Amino acid sequence: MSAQRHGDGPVLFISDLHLTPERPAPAALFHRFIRDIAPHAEALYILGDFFEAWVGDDDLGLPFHAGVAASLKGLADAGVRVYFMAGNRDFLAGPRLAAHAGWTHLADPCVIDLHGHPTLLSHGDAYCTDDPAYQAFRQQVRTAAWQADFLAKPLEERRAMARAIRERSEQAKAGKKPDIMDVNPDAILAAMRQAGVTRLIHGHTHRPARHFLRVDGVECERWVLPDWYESGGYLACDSNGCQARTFP
Ligand code: LP5
Ligand code: MN
Repeated sequence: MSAQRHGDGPVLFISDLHLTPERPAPAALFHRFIRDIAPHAEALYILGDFFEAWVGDDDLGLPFHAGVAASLKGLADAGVRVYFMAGNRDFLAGPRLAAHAGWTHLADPCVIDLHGHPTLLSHGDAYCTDDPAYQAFRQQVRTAAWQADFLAKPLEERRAMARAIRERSEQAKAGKKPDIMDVNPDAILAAMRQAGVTRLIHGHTHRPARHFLRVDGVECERWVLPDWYESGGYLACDSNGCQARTFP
């Protein structure tokens, strides 16, 4: 069990905002969420793909990125603990971004104590085991050697590479069956069994839902977080359990 333990106020979970200056709606929703909703929480967990594409912490030079980070820092300074887990879009988020955003970086996956319930958190892409092309790509870009080589390139070159890989990814996805881009049920079972939890919260698939499943005869739940393309959405958990909420 990791050090995170919650017992008092509501704990909020968000993911897949895909924030970029090119898409103003999710950014507006995010700033509204930080102003009106998040301050009432004990903690906020961001489970990946917070940014559309993060090519290195020098990307904080973009005023849009700096503004988003400052917004989170304000929340953290006001006493809401902020945690960040990387997704497949922002796995290069580093310590400088963490300092600017005031968040604690969590490993994927990790277990937290949520009002007495051990809860497994993940971005979710690692459970998409029916998509071997993606898993091979993921394995490559998560190595220290690949990341050091990539981060040594000039910012503009990294941005161009990210654009190119986004295009390749969209082309690849157009040829994939929708089912293989969802999580694999056996991967979910194995992860929950290994972690010894009765609840899993993840994002990535943009298929928001509450799924019920049995793990070794025990009733369990899996919450999938929504993206923020059309409206804002988050999971709010307290000692009575979790609730999916959308706004405005
Ligand atoms: O992101 P999403 O949800 O649309 O699709 C994902 C998978 N795609 C990805 C790629 C990201 O979108 C690109 C992120 C760029 C920002 C990171 C910046 C730093 C890295 C820069 C890299 C050069 O994650 C998609 C899944 C889908 O989720 C559902 O799970 O299917 O996977 C793919 O489409 C991947 C293709 O199947 C395989 C791509 C092969 C590319 C091989 C080139 C490797 C060389 C890299 C160096 C240029
Ligand atoms: Mn993702």
